[in-house]
Amino acid sequence: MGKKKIGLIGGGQIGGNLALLCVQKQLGDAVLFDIPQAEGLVKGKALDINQLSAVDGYDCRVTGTTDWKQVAGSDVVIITAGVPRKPGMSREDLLEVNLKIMKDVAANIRTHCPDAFVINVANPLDAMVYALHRITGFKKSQVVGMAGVLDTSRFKCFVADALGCSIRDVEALVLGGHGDDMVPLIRLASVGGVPLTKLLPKEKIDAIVKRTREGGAELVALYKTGSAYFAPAATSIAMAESYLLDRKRVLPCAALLEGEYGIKGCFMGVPVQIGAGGVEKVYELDLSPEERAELEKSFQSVKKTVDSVKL
Ligand code: A3D
Repeated sequence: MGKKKIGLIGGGQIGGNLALLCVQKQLGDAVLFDIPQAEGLVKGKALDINQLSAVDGYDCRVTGTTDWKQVAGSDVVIITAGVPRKPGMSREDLLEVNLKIMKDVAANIRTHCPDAFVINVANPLDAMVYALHRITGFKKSQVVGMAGVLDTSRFKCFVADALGCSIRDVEALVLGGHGDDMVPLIRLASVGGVPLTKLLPKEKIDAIVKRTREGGAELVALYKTGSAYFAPAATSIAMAESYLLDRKRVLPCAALLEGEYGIKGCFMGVPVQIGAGGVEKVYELDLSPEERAELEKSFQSVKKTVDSVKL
């Protein structure tokens, strides 16, 4: 069996880190694709990464290209093609420009990578993955959005820092759209099996929830020229790895809902099982009336953006 092929569409900040992680985790050969104006950038990143392979003896390679034919036949495709936020912008402000890019990218994926498992990262996340699914016409198990793993990872990081404990023992789950009204489930958060509500006062937990919701904006304000990229790359790779290695991890991802959680026809963040079959299962939780109301609010925000997607 040959090595797996991972198509990375967009060779910017996240794309470059994705390529590095593909090699360091020896997941497969990566093809870093971008538009002709960025040919030097992707060829340079590929060469640079390939030259570090000797240090630890990595056998996977990166190719930088502007030719879709080189992406053809990828087992996994991760889309980061698109413009990131600048200070003062909302993710929704990116809709028009990134939808135009998504139309081009999705049509090419349909032609060149019909069997790939496709992970979208471009913002506004839930609307972009909806457009991707509609344009490709792929099965719902084949198309997913990365956001919940990142939002949950941010939440876990803030909890571990507040308690001074190992992040390995923090359990948490953030549901809903990738926006300011995402839903961190406090009731289910725990550390080493102990409920978070027993470990931190309400004000501290509320501050962690707020910081998680504004986690993307915090980085945009610090970087000034773009948005987060190390953590978004790592969390996307966790999803790709679960697919490629059939790990069947249960991760919060934007999946097409067809009645689960009372939602139909929208992609939104819920716990899903990712294995060799792609999105194999959506896990449903019994939510409290308050949690259900918060999820409904998040859904209404996602729906508003999706309704303005003209294909
Ligand atoms: P950036 O470093 O600007 O890279 C984007 C790349 O896409 C650039 O190199 C562009 O040249 C390229 N590109 C533009 N049009 C095309 C096209 N048609 N085909 C191929 N490539 C193209 O951005 P980034 O890597 O920092 O962020 C990429 C996207 O991810 C943005 O939309 C961000 O908003 C989004 N993002 C999402 C999250 C989530 O948690 C969902 C987090 C961080 C960033």
